Amino acid sequence: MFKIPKTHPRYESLMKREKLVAGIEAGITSKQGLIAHGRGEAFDYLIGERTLNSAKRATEAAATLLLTAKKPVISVNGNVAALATKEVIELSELINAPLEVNIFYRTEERAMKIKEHLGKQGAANVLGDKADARIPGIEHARAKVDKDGIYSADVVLAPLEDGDRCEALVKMGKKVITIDLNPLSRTTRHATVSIVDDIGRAMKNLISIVKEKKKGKGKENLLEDYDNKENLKEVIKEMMKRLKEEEL
Ligand code: PTJ
Repeated sequence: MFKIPKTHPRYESLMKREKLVAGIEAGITSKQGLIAHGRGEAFDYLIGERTLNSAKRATEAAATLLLTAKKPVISVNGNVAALATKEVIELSELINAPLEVNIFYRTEERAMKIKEHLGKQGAANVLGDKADARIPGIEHARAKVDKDGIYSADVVLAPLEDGDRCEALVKMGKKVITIDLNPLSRTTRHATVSIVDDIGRAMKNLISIVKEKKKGKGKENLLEDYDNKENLKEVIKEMMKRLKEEEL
């Protein structure tokens, strides 16, 4: 990894890039993952690289959904595996959900490498190498899922998801939670709950809210009041407010 001094004003952002480059070198992240991250970075600038109130509300709703799910599954792609390994493993233990390696630019070799990477970091239950079922209506490789995992899950946490598959999962009757910095993407529009935030910040917040809720604290009925489309409108309002504040 390239050495970035901690005093650099953009240390955190540059370290995320280093993690992705290391992910490519380790064979777990796709090269296209860099482009996807660049788009995410641009949106992160627009929200001031911080968690918006609308994202906090979505995270509360996501935590309730995960804790009340009968069969939750966490989908992991090459970017998530590079940027939020520890966090996805911790959340999977907290909510007793398997991780499922599910990648768009699928090669069996990369799927295996992600599975091994998660295993080495301590993940006990990782699916995705079997991929013995398909999501109806999807022609690309992200349709390939595990019958005992995403295929039969009632709630899927799918960060940095593809819009068409998100839509297809919802059509199958599943509740989909996504984490995606782009409030205009097809994924954020179609998901049940869209957390518009950076994957690292969102996962940390989700873990801490899940922990609080497991202790019996936190707003229990938030899901009933939660409207994803209204929340996305709030994201855009918050973005615009910030841009106005930044006017030179
Ligand atoms: O590992 P694979 O083969 O499954 O490929 C993964 C990527 C992400 C390359 C693939 O799924 C892809 O091309 O995704 P998209 O369609 O570019 O969508 C990625 C979305 O994630 C975009 O809307 C980005 O704004 C958003 N995004 C990128 N980086 C982050 C992010 N959202 C949150 N945190 C990030 N760090």
